[in-house]
Amino acid sequence: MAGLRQVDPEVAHILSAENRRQHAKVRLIASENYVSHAVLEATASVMTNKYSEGYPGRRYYEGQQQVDRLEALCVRRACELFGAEHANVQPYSGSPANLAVYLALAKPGDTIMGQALAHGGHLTHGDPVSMSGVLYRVVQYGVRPEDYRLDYDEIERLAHQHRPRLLICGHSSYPRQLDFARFAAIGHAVGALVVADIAHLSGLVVGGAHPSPFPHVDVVTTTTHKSLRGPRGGMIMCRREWAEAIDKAVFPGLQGGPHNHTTAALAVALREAAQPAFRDYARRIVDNAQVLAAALQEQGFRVITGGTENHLVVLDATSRGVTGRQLAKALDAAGIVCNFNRIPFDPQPAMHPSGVRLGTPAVSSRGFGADQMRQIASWISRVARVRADAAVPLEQRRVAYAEIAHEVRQLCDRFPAPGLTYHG
Ligand code: DSN
Repeated sequence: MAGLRQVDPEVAHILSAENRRQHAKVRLIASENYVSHAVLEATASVMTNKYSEGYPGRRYYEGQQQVDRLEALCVRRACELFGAEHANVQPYSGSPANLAVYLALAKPGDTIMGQALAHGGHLTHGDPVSMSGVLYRVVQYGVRPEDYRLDYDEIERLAHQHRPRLLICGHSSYPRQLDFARFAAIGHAVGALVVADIAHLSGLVVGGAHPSPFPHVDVVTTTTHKSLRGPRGGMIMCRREWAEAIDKAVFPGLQGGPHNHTTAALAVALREAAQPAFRDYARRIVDNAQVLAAALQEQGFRVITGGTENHLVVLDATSRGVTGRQLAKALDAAGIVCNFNRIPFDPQPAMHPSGVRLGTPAVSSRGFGADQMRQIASWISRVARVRADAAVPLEQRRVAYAEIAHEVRQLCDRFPAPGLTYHG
């Protein structure tokens, strides 16, 4: 960053500090990762200088010789990797991708059906505070109170009762595999188009560690920066028959010019995800999450659904006498970064929920395995014990967290993370 340091030392300093933070902390935010140096290079490329509204061969600006090649290459790689007939790689992220699908395939006032945010779904699957909940008539499904798993019979009953135009499956916080074939059968039986939002799962899907939504569903959306380990962005993949409507909805329906530097980085990430090593990575993500869940259970935490089949572990922090927010903030002070999260049927509000959500894509990228997962569970338990004990004075708490942060740092120094320029 020699040039940046000279031009803008203030921003250079912030970026260096973030680089050190990403090195020195155990990052368990389920939607984050470490991209490769190659992906970072493409993100920081001259493609950021170019406008290219439209699609390859059909642009509203000249000078598209390289951009057209790049976008066509990225689309081809996406179709090959996911087994899709058509891909649109222009969405700025997952939320615009979902909104573009709704714009393409439903009219305002139509019924859409998705998993409730409070039960692990996503805002854009029809939550009242999202545009998806404002423009459409929404039916939400959730998990069963007895085991916190999706109840496909109930989803089927709701689909028959409400006959939605779109049935959306996918989640931000559900630690079990999705049965895409069952969702497709339910939706198609009532004339719905079935949309799978695999933002959290796309890396697992292409790595063979989670069943694929293809060929079952009609449309697939994903972000590109979670388990897929690409730049921040979004994609829509679909059957050929929906391609024109989807493309029109992305541009000109919802967006202007695509972010071509992101397209470049996504093309690189898709190539990386097609390598045999990515399958090992995807498997390790799930293995690590399962070891982490089991170890936390041994430490007395209630783990939602009793375990995991993907990259997510959802904990009820109140089972150890703290709220999710208290635990997440204490963990951050101890060098372990996650987010507080509502658990299904949570009596607490979203800003002070009962749970925390943990995920293993980032730690798996830096090569952590089972031993490190057990060590992390033990640190999380120590932090919860200190935070839950009202008799521990604030200063003593701070010292305990700092001690753990030091141990975390020593572990991180042994596992350089991809893409970072600082490794301790
Ligand atoms: N914010 C993302 C996540 O953390 O799951 C979803 O949009």
